[in-house]
Amino acid sequence: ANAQNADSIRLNQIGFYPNAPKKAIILNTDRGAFYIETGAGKKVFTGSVSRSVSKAFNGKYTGIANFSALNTPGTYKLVIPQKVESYTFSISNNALKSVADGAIKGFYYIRASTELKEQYAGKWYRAAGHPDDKVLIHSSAASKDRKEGTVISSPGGWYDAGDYNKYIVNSGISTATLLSLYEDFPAYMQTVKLNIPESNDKLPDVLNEVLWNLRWMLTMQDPADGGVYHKLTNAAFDGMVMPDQTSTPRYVVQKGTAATLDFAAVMAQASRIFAKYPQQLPGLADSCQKAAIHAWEWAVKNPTVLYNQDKMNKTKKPQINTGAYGDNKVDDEFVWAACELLVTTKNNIYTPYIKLVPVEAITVPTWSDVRTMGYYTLLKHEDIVLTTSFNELPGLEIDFLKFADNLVAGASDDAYQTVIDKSAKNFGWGSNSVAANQGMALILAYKLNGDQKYLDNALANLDYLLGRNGTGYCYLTGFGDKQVMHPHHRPSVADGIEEPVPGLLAGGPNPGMQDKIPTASKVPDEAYIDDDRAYAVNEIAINWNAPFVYLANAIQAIESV
Ligand code: 9MR
Repeated sequence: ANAQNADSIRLNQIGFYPNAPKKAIILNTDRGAFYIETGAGKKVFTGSVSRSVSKAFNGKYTGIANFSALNTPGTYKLVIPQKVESYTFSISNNALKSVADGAIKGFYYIRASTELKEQYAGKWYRAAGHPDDKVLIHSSAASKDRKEGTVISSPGGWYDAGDYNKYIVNSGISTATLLSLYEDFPAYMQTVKLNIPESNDKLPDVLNEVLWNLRWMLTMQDPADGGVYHKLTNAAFDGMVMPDQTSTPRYVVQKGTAATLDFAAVMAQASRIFAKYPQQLPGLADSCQKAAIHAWEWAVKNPTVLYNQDKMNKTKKPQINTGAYGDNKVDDEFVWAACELLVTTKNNIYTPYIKLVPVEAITVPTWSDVRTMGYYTLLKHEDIVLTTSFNELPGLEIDFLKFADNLVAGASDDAYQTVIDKSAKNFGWGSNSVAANQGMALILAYKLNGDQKYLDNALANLDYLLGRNGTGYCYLTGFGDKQVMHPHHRPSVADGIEEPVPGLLAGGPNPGMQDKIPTASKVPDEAYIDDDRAYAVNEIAINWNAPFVYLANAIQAIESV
């Protein structure tokens, strides 16, 4: 079969777990037999293609090939007689282990302020850039020793995305998501080794990776008053060059309520997790808790300091024209921070800030909408929450499960059999993170009551990201048969190496065309192009990688046993 043919069978291009659902979506055929064959051409399974109940966004029905009943480990392809053969895939207990590990390792590759040694980075080794040890305070309410123009040191952290800046709001949800992965699957995550510089210490590698960013985040707090700067950035985006080729001044910009509350939430969560490692990390848990409380106190005193870049640029020099991450609603950040602080400190002063919303207002988290992150934490620390003054846990659990039911309702009618493909509204900037975050919400629902439909739909969204989708791309760089080769990611563009830096999730289909680069199609789930100029569909970002990491590792932890 040629590649074009194989592209008409849309399936997870990596692999399937023996006892989990296995589906492929067939374009151009919705009836007739299909076979699963070994590499040697031996038929091991026969099934029949059935037509999807609903049409895809492109107006066509699809064919569904369900081979869930095949559970013998091996390497196979799917064959439609006389027509087409799929890419090769595996059935194995470790089906997605490489993807799960690789996506965490992606964070290592985007570390700021450090060289990447060949020993860890392979052919993507590179020199250090952006030391960030002399950063200017650009603009902010001054505290006693922090006037504008003061120089501070704020090294480390991950680059946010294809650009080289570091933004607290987006670091917040990303770091918390990785911390949650450890918190929710500690036994499995202790086994995950990533060949990073810290791999020989006694901490799980996912926490080693988190620490690279957490230590940077700590430097973004004004020690005098507890407020946290919104971002650390150049005035304008760097060119498409390697990190060590940049030299423009770096600034920390404006303490703000959203950044300060996101910081408080992450530090509170980090505190209870790192408290389990007093030998390896003496004092860290205490420092994180103090930082969280100090930040919270600043936010309570400054509840409406919103980041408005356009307004700031009217009075402050230099103008700052990098990512804004402006969020004009911070009620959700208050809920999230209060939930984390309540669970970590058990101090009831936070309870009044924990507001519940009707089921229809519960949302899948994004960088600007983090209320549900707080709910996750309450729901998984029932034992602690029951000892506090927060007494609405039973109602929250019922509502959260209804929200999860609404997410999965109708997914099996859908042309791609996934939650993400149910609604065109899911296809905005960073749509792949919507798929991943939906998956994360469903994993938590599954952990709450064990209902298989949540787990199966979480896995289906992961299948989506790995190829069972409207474009046929496997969206994690370095993996799959139809690979993303040209992400909007400066090192991947500038390093002279053909293959992009691996383990990074492309933003995904988005018909918005904010970058003015025409996508291959305008259909919601097909509006994508593998072009490094197309930052609205093909950038990479920490808040997209993090839920992918969560979902892939959670699935590997659950399905491999
Ligand atoms: O992910 C962000 C998306 O939700 C916004 O619509 C978009 C425009 O404001 O910005 C995205 O975030 C970008 C950030 O501003 C700068 N670094 C790259 C991020 C991903 O494109």
